[in-house]
Amino acid sequence: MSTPVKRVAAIHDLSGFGRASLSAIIPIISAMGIQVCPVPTAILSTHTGGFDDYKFIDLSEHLEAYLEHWKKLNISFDCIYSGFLGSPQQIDIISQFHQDCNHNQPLIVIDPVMGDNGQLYQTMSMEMVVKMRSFIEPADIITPNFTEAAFLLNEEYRENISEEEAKKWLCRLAQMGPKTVIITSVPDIPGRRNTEVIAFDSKDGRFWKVKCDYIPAFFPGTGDGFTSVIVGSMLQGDSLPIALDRAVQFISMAIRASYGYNYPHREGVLLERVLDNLKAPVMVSSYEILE
Ligand code: PXL
Repeated sequence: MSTPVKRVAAIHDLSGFGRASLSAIIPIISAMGIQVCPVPTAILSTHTGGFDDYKFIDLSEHLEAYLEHWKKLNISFDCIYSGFLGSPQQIDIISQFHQDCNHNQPLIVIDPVMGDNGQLYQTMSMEMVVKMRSFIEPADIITPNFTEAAFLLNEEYRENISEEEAKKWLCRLAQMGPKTVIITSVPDIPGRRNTEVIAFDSKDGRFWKVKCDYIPAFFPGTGDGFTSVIVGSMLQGDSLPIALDRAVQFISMAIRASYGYNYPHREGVLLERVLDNLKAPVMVSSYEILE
């Protein structure tokens, strides 16, 4: 039975303060007209980027029963979107959930949230990295940032990468199973501080790139916002390059809307000021195809 609006199971932590994970994902995907059903993997008083002494409640022991109840209710999902996990053990439970939902053929989106700027987040371990490498196998789309891509591929983190090498990274990640690979925060031309988003669709063999403006500020949670727009856009029927454009434009706008104010960046981008823009179609497109 089809649902009046599309429905996403969103498997992430709930961080109470700082506009990351579910606190960002729910408003963004809802604003795009899609129902979000949260599956909290952990509860934190704040995200871990820039806060100390946060309260961390790992919900691993409750995850199976939570999803088991949904299975009994026979809830169908158009998309299963996972991100920050509370422990490596959660991977087996979510893999089982993917299989249980298989008959509805949901879009499986995995954001392998593990680290940034060359380092793992405080609650992450190499065990998570190793398990993540097989977890991504059934995904339709994965969205690692440059750091997470390096960890998945067991590559040294670096400040620069040539276009040829970046394309190889995309192909190697696709060989691990995911049909579409999107890498964010890829360093652009050496010596410049710009970044770009690059993507590979293994179904048609095409590579895409969208350049991102450089703004000298780091706001936690922007990766969650980026992938949320990709999810909303793909479920609305956009092509991959248009989804990339919409996600880059939304995050750039959110950073610009925030940067002019003087407040602690660890509080995240001012989503509340820009959410309405998600209703507008893409007016100017800037994606490029990589030959
Ligand atoms: O935005 C990724 C993320 C998600 N959840 C938690 C985090 C982070 C990044 O720091 O700390 C708890």
